[in-house]
This record gives sequence, structure tokens and C-alpha cells, in this order.
Amino acid sequence: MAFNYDEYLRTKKMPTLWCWGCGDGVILKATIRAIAKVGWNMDDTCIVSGIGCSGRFSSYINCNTVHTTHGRTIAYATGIKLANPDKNVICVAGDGDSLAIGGNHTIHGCRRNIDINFILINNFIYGLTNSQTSPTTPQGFWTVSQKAGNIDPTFNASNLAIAAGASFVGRETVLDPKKIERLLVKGFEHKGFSFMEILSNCHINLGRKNKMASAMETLDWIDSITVAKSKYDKMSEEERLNLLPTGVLHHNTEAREYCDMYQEIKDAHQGKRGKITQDDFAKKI
Ligand SMILES: Cc1ncc(C[n+]2csc(CCOP(=O)(O)OP(=O)(O)O)c2C)c(N)n1
Repeated sequence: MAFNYDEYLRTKKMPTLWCWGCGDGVILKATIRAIAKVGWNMDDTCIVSGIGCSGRFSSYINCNTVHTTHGRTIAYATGIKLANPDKNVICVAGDGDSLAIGGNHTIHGCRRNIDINFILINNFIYGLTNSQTSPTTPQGFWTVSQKAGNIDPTFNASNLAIAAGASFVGRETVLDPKKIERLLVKGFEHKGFSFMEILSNCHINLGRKNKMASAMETLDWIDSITVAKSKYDKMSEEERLNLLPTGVLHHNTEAREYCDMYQEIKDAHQGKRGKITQDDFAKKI
């Protein structure tokens, strides 16, 4: 039987406000399928989104939702998760939201290893506000804020998340919706900070001014800059230049989760367990 997305959507909000052919719809549907696959109850699930085209996720998915301020998804999500450690929290944010104005929150979310499922929709541009440079805009690309071509060096978002301490990090692209679904299932099932970077096409605000005016042309470009991690690992340094590996990039099952450690401190204060000593956390982290 065909999957019934309507069970998970606020159907009154349809059609979406996204442009024709925008990759965000592919990610929305993959997210819904992943939620269904892991069997999460919508009443026990909260989506926290930032501001931007990607921010619309919290309007469209019919669970507990918070449409927060620009760059602050992790701050809200951290409060929600700490107060409700048994609930499922998903953050959705754009590359501008999570790496520019919210970059500080992102690195500290990764560092704390709190059990938040972070979906970074990387369309390489500020989409909603019409084409300003974001931290992932490739050098040389036209943007409305750098019309001679972007001169800022580019962030590798997944490498940043690994370096900052996220215990699960993966990257996929909207070229393959099944792979996105599989990555999200793995991230949702992982206990700890799961950072899932999905490369998406913004042919309207990135492509049109960079000689890839249609969705297909922008998708071809995304295809040309990505390669499966299994192949990437066998490449020379020279061959890897300007390529982004896809798949699960990092998975640490040993790192302790933040809410669990916080619970131990609460239990000790309430006399439910012995005193916490400095060694309790030092030896396990
Ligand atoms: C504090 C604040 N600064 C700036 C803005 C304007 N603003 C809205 S969305 C956005 C950027 C959106 O780009 P991105 O986060 O990459 O998401 P996308 O729209 O591409 O999904 C900006 C700068 C805002 N809403 N709030």
C-alpha cells in the first residue's frame, strides 16, 4: 500500500510555499518516512525549526512544533530535551541559520552530545531572503551580497560537526531520497547529537545566477561535487579536492549522552543514588 503522508502532515497548510522543484519537499517526505520507520509517536515528537525556507518544516509536519528565532534552534531544542528526555527532538535549519547566526549554538550542541537530531538543509545560499552569501556558498559563486563572486572560504559543515564532538555525523543529497531516509533512521536511532547534512537544490536563488537555472542543472552540480564515502576513502588527496563524501561519516557509540549525565546528577541530589564524585564523569567521557 502507498505510504500515506497525509497522516503526518498539516494538510490545511498544503501546498507548501516552496518553489517548484525545491529539494526541501524531498527532505520533508524523507523525514516523515524516517519518523514512521523508527515508529515514533507524533505526540512524543517535537520539531524545532529556524527561520528560512527550511524553517517551514515546523509548519507542515503535524507533531509538536516550535518555529523559533533565526539561528536559535539548538537553544530551544536543548531546553525541550532536558525537560523531556524521553521525547524525540528534531531540529531543522538552513546553512545560514545553523552555520552563520547560529554557528555558536551548533558547535556547542555537538560538543555536549545531547540527544538532538539535527537536520541541516544545506542549499549553499540564504534562500528565503533571496541569495545572500552563506558560510557554505562556494567561492566564486554570484550572490546578491557578493556580485563579483564570493571571496569567503567555505565551511565543510559535517567536518565542523565531527571536530566539535557530534557523535553521529552523515551527509546525503536530495538526489537520492531513499539514502536520506536511511541516514535519518540511523541518526534518529542513535543516542547523542546526530548531525545530518542534506545537500539541497535552490535553483531559484543560487542556480539561476550561476548558470544552472533549472532544478536538474543544480542537481547535476550537486552530483558533480559529491561521492560516496566508500569511494572517497580510496581516492588520493588530489582527487578528493572540492569533493564532499556522502553516507555515515562518523559514528561514536561510546560518548556519553548529556541528558543521561544530567539525570545522574539529579538522582544524586534527590538521594536516589550515591554521591557523584569527580571521577564519575571524568572516567566515562
Ligand atoms: C535575527 C534575524 N536576522 C536576519 C533575519 C532575516 N533572515 C530570515 S531567513 C534568513 C536566512 C535564510 O537562509 P538559510 O538559513 O540558509 O535558510 P534557507 O532559507 O536557505 O532555507 C535571514 C538572514 C531574521 N529573520 N532574523
